[in-house]
Amino acid sequence: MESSISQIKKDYLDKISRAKTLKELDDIFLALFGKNGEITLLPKEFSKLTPSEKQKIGPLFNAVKTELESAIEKRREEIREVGYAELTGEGLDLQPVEVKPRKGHLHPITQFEKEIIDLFDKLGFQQFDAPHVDTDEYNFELLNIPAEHPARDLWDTLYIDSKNSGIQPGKLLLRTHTSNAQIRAMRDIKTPLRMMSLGRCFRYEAVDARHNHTFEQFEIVYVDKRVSMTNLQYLSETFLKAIFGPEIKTRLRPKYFPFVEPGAGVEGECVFCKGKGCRICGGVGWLELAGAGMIHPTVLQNGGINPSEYSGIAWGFGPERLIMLKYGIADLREFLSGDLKFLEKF
Ligand code: FA5
Repeated sequence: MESSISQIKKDYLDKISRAKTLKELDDIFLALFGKNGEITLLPKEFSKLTPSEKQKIGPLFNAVKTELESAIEKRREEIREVGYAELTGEGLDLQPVEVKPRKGHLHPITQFEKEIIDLFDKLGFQQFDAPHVDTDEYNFELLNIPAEHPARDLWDTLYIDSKNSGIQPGKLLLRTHTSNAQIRAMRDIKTPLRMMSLGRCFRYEAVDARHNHTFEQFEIVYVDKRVSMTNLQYLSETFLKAIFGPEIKTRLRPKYFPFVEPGAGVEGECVFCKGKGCRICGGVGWLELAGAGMIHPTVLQNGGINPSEYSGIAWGFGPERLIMLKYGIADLREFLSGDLKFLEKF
């Protein structure tokens, strides 16, 4: 009996010291102290012992039992400490694990806008910012579109509650075009003026493949002595050829905007039907890319520029329409859809 108790002690102290997980320790505990565990079963043999043997074996059994219990408890603590150290980074295996990062990229509109900025930067046009939430004055009135003028119907405007803003009710709005930068730029930069202003615009639109309620525009304004429609034609062509290549077919059509005279629509041939007319171009064979024209003398005056000394040209381009044409995208609502299948094509 004495030797088997010593053997149990020797074997299990060895197993306990080699245990690496709490699960292994639980198994050892059960093997010793479970219903049929080796320590549990031992006292059943005591009845066969003589009284003097019992006197010797009893204390030995108790001592070994206690020693094994404490050895298990001690090892449990050690394993817990190692586990904690691993969790907190101490003793952590820092071998590099191959995790392939997902590559993101700039949104196609942002990529395209960077291209446009570079191009106009080289032509000497400086960047100019104008607010998205603006007043009726900058978005309309100073651009020769007085209140109640029928031309206001050209822009389906989203007005903003102006309570607490100190602005008259009905005079605060989400800008409908980047033309709200024109007067500010004239007043801030002075002549000669070459500026571009780029950013979001908002309209209460009936959305379709060519119209969204939230879209981008960029405004180009060039004011100097003797600037004419020839400059407008030349710059339009230079810009569109740089973006689409020398093959692009473009045209200028007379178009009315109250802040230019004469006014023009800059159009590119529809890439989907090659000018034949389809659903995307609305059956006309051309996509309108920009509104443009010679800046109206009243607008120059409102911007603090003498119209008898200076003249100017301005454009308002829609980058989404340009990208549609460049990459053959059939519906510009895709740009704001957040659909990765679409965005990952760029
Ligand atoms: C304007 O907004 C004028 N401010 C442009 C201008 C500037 C004229 C300077 C003269 C001088 P228009 O509403 O046509 O014009 O819009 C200009 C361009 O913005 C359009 O040709 C088109 O490319 C784009 N655009 C207009 N509305 C939307 C829309 N709802 N969704 C996407 N693009 C649009």
